Amino acid sequence: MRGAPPPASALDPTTLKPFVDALPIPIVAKPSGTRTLESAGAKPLPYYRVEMRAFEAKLHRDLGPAELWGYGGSFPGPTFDTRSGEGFLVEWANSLPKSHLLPLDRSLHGSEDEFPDVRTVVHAHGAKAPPESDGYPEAWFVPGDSALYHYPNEQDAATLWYHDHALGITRLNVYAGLLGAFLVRDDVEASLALPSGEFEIPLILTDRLLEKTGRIIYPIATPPANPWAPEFFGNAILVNGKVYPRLDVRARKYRFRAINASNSRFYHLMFADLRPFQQIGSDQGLLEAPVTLRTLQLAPGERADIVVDFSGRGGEEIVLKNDAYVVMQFRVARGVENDASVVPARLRPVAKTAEASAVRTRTLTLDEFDDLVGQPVTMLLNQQHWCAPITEEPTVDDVEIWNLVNATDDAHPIHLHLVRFQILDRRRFDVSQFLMKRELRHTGRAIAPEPGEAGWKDTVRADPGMVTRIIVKFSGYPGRYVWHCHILEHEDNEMMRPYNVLAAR
Ligand SMILES: [Cu+2]
Repeated sequence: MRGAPPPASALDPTTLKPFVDALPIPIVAKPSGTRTLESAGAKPLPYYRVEMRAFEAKLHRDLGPAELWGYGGSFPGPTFDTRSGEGFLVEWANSLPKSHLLPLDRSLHGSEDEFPDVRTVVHAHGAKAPPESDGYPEAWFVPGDSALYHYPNEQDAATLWYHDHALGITRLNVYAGLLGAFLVRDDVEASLALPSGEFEIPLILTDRLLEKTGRIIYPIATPPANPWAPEFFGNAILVNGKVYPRLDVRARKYRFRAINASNSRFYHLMFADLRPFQQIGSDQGLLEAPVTLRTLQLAPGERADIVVDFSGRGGEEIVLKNDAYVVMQFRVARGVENDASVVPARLRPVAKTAEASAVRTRTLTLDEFDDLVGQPVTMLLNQQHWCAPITEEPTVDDVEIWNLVNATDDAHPIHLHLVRFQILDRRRFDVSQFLMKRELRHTGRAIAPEPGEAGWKDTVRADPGMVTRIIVKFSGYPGRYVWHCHILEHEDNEMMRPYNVLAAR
């Protein structure tokens, strides 16, 4: 590993007293009036203004304050709680300092010496937004500037999230705290009587490397002039910005919107007693039917909508873990609740996109290039750098199948902006034959997606040694978007490509 070991100043998180902090619940963003935007039509739309600011916050009761960056001066930022079909405008304002909180690597694309230290651009992950409001990585703006974005919200109810996407420094901006939840609701969801109001809570998962002082640090690989590390893992897992938080719950059902907002970490979440829970939604909305799980896997960028039933558990303290690591605790109040919420057996139809409807199949490789001692130096998509000419140009409303051929040793969560898609299957192939001859020979049978990922997705785990096939309808808006690995260290070092959606002929 090219990354340096944690420094001597790193905190031993097992020395922290767990469950002393209440789980923070981000405030809900409120519009400050209405405005019109020419490209969004004549109708005045709700207008929000969100300022990115530096601030200090304690990540645990017994730690000193950490310097952070956040939307609205909080980490996570305010939650957008929105309705499908009701568009709105957000002015994203950069009021950050002029020098970066974390060490830059000036050798990365878009991060070279001629570019300012602090650059931001906001992407609403999973939003079907016009290209000029999608947060193109080169559409960044500097402290003192802002950008007015239009979210038409012409999409189904789903758990989205928003975060920074500036070219070459996304990993650092998100790590500093620039992220938040973005919920879209609709009538189908409202008709279901799922747990709501105070019984519906986002769980935004991030990991951070904490010093004993309570500050966050981002490890610097060697040589220091070129500090990019191929992945990042912190010594503490935070939920909604706190280490080891506690949520006091009542003995009834709760709906949790789990969002993996971590740079590189994949989660395997489970209750300590392995009690089951239900997954009702994936990245892009409700599943056809609830899925009963004991472990929830979430790759960076992925979301899961889950329901946990605490009824009959009054007085219990229930720990949520990630593998062996304690994440948080639910403390269930005594007493019997009158819980009118339900998880129906059918949630919403998810029509399968027929393979026969695809007009094109693209085979796209995930590649890793190592140095002489086997350390990864660059990851690419289809052997192309960010700045190479655009090669993926679907036409609006076309259906395409993308075969993601992962010839690397790691799983990469691949995210396409603008669109939702379905996973067709994953299939093992002969990696060495592929690397030598660029010939694809399958060595296993096609494996269907897991039940929790069988609905609408916008981020898919491309497992190592597998061809992962997705089927995508490019509905939305013509223009330039990106597709990329959502391991932010990879995305910042060439594992991202622009793509064009062409207007209908
Ligand atoms: Cu990757």
